[in-house]
Amino acid sequence: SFAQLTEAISINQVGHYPSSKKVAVIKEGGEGEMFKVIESLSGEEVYEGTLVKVAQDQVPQREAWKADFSSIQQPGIYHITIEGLGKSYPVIIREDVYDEVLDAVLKGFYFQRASTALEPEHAGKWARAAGHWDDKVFVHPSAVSDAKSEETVLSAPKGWYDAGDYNKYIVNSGISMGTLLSLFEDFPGYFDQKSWDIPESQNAIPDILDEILWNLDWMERMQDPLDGGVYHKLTTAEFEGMVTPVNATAKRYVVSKSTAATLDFAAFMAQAARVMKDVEGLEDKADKWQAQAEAAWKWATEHPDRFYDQQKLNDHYDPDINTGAYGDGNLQDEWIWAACELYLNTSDGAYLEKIPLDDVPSFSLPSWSDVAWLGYYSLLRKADELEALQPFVASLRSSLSATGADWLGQMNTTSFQSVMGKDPKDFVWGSNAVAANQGIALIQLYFFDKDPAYLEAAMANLDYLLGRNATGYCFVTGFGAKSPMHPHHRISEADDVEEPIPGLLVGGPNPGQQDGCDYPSTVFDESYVDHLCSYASNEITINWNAPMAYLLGAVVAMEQP
Ligand code: 9MR
Repeated sequence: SFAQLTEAISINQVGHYPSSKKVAVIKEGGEGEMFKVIESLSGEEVYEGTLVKVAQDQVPQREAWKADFSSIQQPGIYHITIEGLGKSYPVIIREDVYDEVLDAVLKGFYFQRASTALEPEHAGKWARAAGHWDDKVFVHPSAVSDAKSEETVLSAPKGWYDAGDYNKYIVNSGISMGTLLSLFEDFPGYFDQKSWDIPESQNAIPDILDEILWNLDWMERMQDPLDGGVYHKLTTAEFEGMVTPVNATAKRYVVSKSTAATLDFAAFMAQAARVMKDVEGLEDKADKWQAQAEAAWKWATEHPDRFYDQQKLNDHYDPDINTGAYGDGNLQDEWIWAACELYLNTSDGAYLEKIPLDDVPSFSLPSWSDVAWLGYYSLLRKADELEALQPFVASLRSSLSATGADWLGQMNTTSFQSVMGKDPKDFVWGSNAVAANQGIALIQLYFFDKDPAYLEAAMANLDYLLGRNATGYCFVTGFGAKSPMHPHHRISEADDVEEPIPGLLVGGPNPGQQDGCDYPSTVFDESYVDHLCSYASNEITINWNAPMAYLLGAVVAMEQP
């Protein structure tokens, strides 16, 4: 039990590598006070240091101190103790300290699978019956006018549930796929071998690709084969109640084609084709995905302004659709992402027309509605093959470098000593994905710059996500001394198991508090509540788990000898 331990000393509750930077943050403390590090079992003191006041940041009423104990490199379990405050949660130092949480976060996608039973062999106590076969999905009237095919019913099984709800949305699935495909593309050697016990683990294909294929099998079906347009989402009309998949049986529809969905589809299909074209047994599929990507691009050029506007659709069609909208009024970034991926595969200059090659590209952190830099990361990844684009690639590098340099300066002035915290505006719905995506950006920067400070900053954001933050939570379910027990997640809520499905990153602090739940604080980085009610701070989604998987996966892969 952790009841005797103090939350005032916030730490990465999963732990640290022996050689990593190790910092705890104390919200109450006192100038000049000392901290001690003791070995957990023996109680023996192994280190004594001085608390250092952290420079004033965005929360004027908060005082924070840091305790740097990086010099402890001996693997073990420790506590930090401060007189008057007490003893921290366990501090773990170990060589393979992130392996288990990485496996769990990757397996989180398996737990989000639709159209399948989860067997105890793989799912343990979270085994469940199959639901959502999605083999008879209705073409919603908003899509009928668009559908070239005469079909009113189509089959689009499999895929991952988006989030705490059971719907499947192309836009959000798109960025999730791009992020996981990039993880494989950046660390093929590690992920070729990596396995985490899913039903396909015994086949010849790496688990990460098997998991991606589960979703891709669904996504392929979301394109109208006759014209290339892609349906925006597959959804019920209203959100289902808090029931298990097998009991969630409301009618499902594919809704309106959209330009955003079609361009995202073009992008990840092209990336999937590139990543898997040399995988034995997948060569033909890769050709097909490339053709699908090109057909999607063509549809988008012919229908550039099919913005998904749920309100407007509801004025015209029945039934009303009131599930996640993922509506986006600016598609320049979707064009860029699709253009980058398709250009990389074809060297066809026509795609370059959608990339603003003469501008200085400003950095913009990826999110479901802002995907330009997914494309730019891909260009940077393949920079050696892009002789014709050298000036542009150089400006991408300098833009990312400038952002990274700003972040390094800013992180030292934040209470929790991470890039996440530099700006209250980062605390959006799903802020934890902002932290993870900042980590990804820093890792991209580290690839070409090699300054270890960038990797250290990425890991500081990992520290933030795993417990060194203003809420005291380790934000991944099932990990850390204190982690979310009541995520807004139908599967976790409706099953008979007390613990939520493990390996899921919750949304995190969100001062918007759009759910109207009872939050403990209105301060931007404290606006989090571990309650089922809180879909705005405590839901889980695939587009938040994906960057968490990337950040952890990258850190672990780079740690391999
Ligand atoms: O993650 C989405 C966030 O950026 C939006 O502000 C919010 C409101 O539109 O919607 C979030 O996405 C939700 C989606 O619409 C439905 N499934 C659950 C998603 C996470 O809450």
